[in-house]
Amino acid sequence: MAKLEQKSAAIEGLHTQCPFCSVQCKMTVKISSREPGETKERYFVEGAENEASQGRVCVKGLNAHQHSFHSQRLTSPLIRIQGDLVPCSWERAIGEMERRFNESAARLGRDGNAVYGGGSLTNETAYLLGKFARVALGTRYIDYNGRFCMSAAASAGTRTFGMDRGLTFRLSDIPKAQCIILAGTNIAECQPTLLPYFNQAKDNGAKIIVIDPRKTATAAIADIHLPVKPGNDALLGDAILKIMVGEGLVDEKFILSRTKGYEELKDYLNGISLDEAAETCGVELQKIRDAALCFGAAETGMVLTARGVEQQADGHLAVRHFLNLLLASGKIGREGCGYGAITGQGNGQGGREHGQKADQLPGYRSIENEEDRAYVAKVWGIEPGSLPGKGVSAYEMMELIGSGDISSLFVMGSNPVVSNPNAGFVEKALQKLDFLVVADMFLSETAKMADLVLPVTSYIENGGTLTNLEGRVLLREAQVSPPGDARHDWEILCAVAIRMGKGSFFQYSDVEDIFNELRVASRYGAADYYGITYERLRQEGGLYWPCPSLDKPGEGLLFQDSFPLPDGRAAFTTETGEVWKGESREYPLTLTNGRVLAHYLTGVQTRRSPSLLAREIENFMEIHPETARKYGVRDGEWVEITSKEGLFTVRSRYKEGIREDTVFVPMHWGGAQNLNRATRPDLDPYCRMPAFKTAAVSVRPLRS
Ligand SMILES: Nc1nc2c(c(=O)[nH]1)N[C@H]1C(S)=C(S)[C@@H](COP(=O)(O)OP(=O)(O)OC[C@H]3O[C@@H](n4cnc5c(=O)[nH]c(N)nc54)[C@H](O)[C@@H]3O)O[C@H]1N2
Ligand SMILES: Nc1nc2c(c(=O)[nH]1)N[C@H]1C(S)=C(S)[C@@H](COP(=O)(O)OP(=O)(O)OC[C@H]3O[C@@H](n4cnc5c(=O)[nH]c(N)nc54)[C@H](O)[C@@H]3O)O[C@H]1N2
Ligand code: SF4
Ligand SMILES: [Mo]
Repeated sequence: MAKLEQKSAAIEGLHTQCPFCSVQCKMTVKISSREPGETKERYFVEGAENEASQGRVCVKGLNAHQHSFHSQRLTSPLIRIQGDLVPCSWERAIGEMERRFNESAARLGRDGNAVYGGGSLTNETAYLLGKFARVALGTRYIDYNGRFCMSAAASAGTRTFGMDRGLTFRLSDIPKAQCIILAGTNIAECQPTLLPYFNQAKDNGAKIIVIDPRKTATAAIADIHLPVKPGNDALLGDAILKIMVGEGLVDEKFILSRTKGYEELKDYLNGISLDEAAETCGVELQKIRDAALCFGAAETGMVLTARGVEQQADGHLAVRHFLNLLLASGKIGREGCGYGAITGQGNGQGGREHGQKADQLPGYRSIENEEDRAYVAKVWGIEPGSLPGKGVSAYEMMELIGSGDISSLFVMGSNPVVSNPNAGFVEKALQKLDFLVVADMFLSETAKMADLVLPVTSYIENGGTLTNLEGRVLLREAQVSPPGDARHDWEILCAVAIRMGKGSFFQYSDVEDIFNELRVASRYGAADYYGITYERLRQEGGLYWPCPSLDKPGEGLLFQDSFPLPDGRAAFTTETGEVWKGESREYPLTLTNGRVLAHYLTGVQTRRSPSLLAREIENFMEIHPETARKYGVRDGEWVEITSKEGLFTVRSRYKEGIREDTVFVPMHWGGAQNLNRATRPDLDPYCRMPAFKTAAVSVRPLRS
């Protein structure tokens, strides 16, 4: 096991960055002196000064080292022999990958192989994974867990503004906003170290509007809470805007000079009845009016969305309807204003810029654009014609695996059998694979199904850059050597590529070498990292992209003069998608879901942290006491939740602050407690985001 003493500066501590959410708090892991008779090290963590979290860390960051130093870390490759996973050498593991990938390609063509990445991977690994799929395997099929996370907001930003960067402003601008709409985001539990920015805004007189079917810890700081019925955000946004327009609380000058499509938007709003909208959204009209007057009248303001709005069958459009109201009130491109899609994973931002997405090449380039293909092909030293075309989204890859069109899958940095919608189907599909290889630190639920498991390094061991939710690129330096035979993700990719005869395209001496290639590959693209170097990151701390120049800082506040679209104007929309009505006699409740403070995603890491596990040891369902009485559910008892896709089992927990037509379940558990057994695989037509946040379910107590 990696020990802190490996670093001579043990006393001074390990300077690192939290492996979890998108704030990327900087921290120092320290060791306390051992008491007499103590055999184990005791670690403690201190926040380190940085511009994003300003030295704060949350409970997950404080305990992240516990999983990294955990005894269940994988320390050698594991290969399946006669049903069991047994240790093997790297030589054998790499050879097995070469053989199996070639077999799949021989049988099904090169698209018989697929790659599935993740937003926890560093920029360097994410970049290399995209290159590995297209150059070493030559497959079109690569996608990643960010499809479930950022795709709706990313596509909405791209269509509306011409660019997708999580925040269009700096975190330090938040206290300058006079009204902030937080829609479907639970910052208090999901990005806790950012909460002080909002409290500061409040101290400066700002009003906060929270839109969430539950009264969350975030709603606790709200001046107005709109408890929307899940899946109805677009219409709620329309109702707010209609009232703003009616009251003259729009910015005609901004609309005229910076946007397009406003006349159509006004016609569209004319067709909306406020009473009906309030009824459909399940929110009192007076509260909607209060929110509209508050946001419309404020001199400055922001709209922030996260997965509550975005993980919907109409996620892309729901975001755009909120952007309508932001643009109509001219609240973007100046201080105290802007849009924020609150990015989720540690490198959720960088991970969506450099090519692990089905339709993307590095620098946010398009794999379908001839110029983009030619540029990246030149950087990679290949013929543009040899670059595969666009693949399909993450869940659609699962469908192709289910139908036998893909027979080998390489997973790096995800636990798809837990995190995909309709998880029962996904489990069956993965069982059909000829070859499943998973690179992970632990035997996750997906790794347990694999034919080959590759042990990888953790955040303290693996260096590289990550881009936080603001678009700020940060360097995380490796601090200790890997446990046992664990290897860096990027080393594994290079070793397999070399074995597959593509070594000349994968010659890197270290991770900085990969970054230098990424800089060139991203140059002139929307996400231009060319001006960012390790040297600068060491000296200057983080740097925002776009950063095209070696001697200038990147851009913090975007869209000050124009939008990066051909005509320079941001686009309103009047398109509409699914409005969730959902419930039926058989399935009378809406199941929505999300996160709790102590756990992270599918919980593979946080459940191996005793301090975090102790806070929540099993999965649960929040249910309104009235609803619970109606269905005969007692507080704290086990219940079965069933949808037409499947069922799972959790403990009930009464919660006054949740809508009576809705139940809420966290996403951090697999197996029988995995709520994704009951989520539906309906995909947003614009971005292929699954409709995670709405499923029609029934609830029944489990009593002997
Ligand atoms: N503690 C913790 N922090 C995390 C993570 C974690 O797993 N644990 N994960 C990270 C990642 S990858 C991500 S993507 C982010 C996610 O961050 P968030 O999106 O903030 O997290 P969620 O809990 O999924 O959803 C936010 C809120 O949406 C509400 N909601 C549900 N349905 C609807 C709806 O139809 N409309 C509206 N308006 N709201 C709705 C839920 O009640 C919930 O409070 O968090 C990051 N931070
Ligand atoms: N119902 C429902 N489902 C959801 C969501 C929801 O809100 N509701 N949210 C969705 C969202 S936003 C997300 S982001 C996904 C996330 O879902 P997953 O992609 O499954 O995310 P994790 O649980 O973080 O899985 C990451 C795995 O990679 C490993 N890992 C961590 N770091 C590294 C690394 O550097 N290298 C390698 N090789 N492995 C590493 C971890 O040990 C873990 O096993 O879930 C989605 N699924
Ligand atoms: S989980 Fe997020 S907020 Fe908490 S310490 Fe880690 S990066 Fe910071
Ligand atoms: Mo996410």
